[in-house]
Amino acid sequence: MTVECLAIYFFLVETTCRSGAFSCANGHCVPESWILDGNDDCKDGSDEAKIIGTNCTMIKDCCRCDDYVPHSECFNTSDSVDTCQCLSGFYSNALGTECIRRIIGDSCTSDSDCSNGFKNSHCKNRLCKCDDGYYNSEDGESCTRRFIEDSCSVHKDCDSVMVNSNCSNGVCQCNSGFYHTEDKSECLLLTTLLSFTNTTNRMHSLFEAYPTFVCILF
Ligand SMILES: [Ca+2]
Repeated sequence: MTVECLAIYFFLVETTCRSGAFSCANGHCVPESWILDGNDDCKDGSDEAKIIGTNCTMIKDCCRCDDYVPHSECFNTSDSVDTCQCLSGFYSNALGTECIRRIIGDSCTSDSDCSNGFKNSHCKNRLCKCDDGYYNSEDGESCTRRFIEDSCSVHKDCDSVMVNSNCSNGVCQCNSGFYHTEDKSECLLLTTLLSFTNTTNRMHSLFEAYPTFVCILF
């Protein structure tokens, strides 16, 4: 093929297909009725490439939505048309070519939009937030549970995950008369706490934490 012929060839394949025809990514033209019919007519997959929002058929074995866009699925939408949609917990990018996992601060319409993307979260004022008792991780992609001595702002930051606790001076503390377990995950009465600490090592830890009470008791 001469240089002139090559130029004409590339001009032809890059020309937009006539009305009623689909322009394949490789420059070929196929009838629009062949789009998403389950056959790779373009030979590059572009006439079968599904993006978020394109029609799909739930019973069709080939060409599943997630073959093209990970974390997507064929859903029966409200207008009775099956379309590729991102799974709950994910949202589509502007091009519809990617489903992105929601993180803290992303938009949402239901609690599952957030909680299916990351645990211990919910949708409030159309934004994903951590549940009470949990705080944003440094990367903003997960919610971390509070423990005794973790920072807090209000009582529910602490008592929603640890009964008999409160927020005092900016940190979670046990209520008066209650003492935290060794892992600082619970606040218990001293008698209850002692029933869980019957080994030498745990008694030693308890003594370090509450020497006065242990001495009084024994
Ligand atoms: Ca096709």
